[in-house]
Amino acid sequence: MTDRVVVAGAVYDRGRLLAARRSAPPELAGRWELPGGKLEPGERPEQALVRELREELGVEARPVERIPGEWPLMPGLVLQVWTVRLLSGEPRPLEDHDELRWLGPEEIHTVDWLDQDRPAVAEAARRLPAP
Ligand code: 523
Repeated sequence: MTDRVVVAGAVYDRGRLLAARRSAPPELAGRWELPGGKLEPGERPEQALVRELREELGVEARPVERIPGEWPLMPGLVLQVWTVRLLSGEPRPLEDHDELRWLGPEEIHTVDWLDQDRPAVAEAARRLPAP
């Protein structure tokens, strides 16, 4: 069986990376993630990411580049990550999150990232564009 894909975005704006604190489920609540979600049937990953960022944060965004790699979540679920440029809107925690934070290069490790997001966050931090 092929794994189901969860897409997440390393959203950049003015040299900072967006971190989102999960409000659910209880075992993940309070931990920080790169925002995103599961692909719906027939969706391509980039489409799913644009949809998820619109639903969860109320922004329009453009996937730029896939961060190489794929990280296992629970059995049957893998995480893929894209760098994302914010096109319009100021992110707000509309769904699934109770706090958002923009992190500069020195602040990336100041939040408690989900374990499974950490390798992608490290790659995202290396690619952080200049302000
Ligand atoms: N992760 C994860 N990291 C990460 C995301 C976006 C998701 O580890 N950056 C995990 C958390 C969940 C699973 O992937 O176990 C699905 O993510 P979720 O709940 O954000 O996906 P949705 O929004 O598509 O979920 P439904 O509410 O079930 O549709």
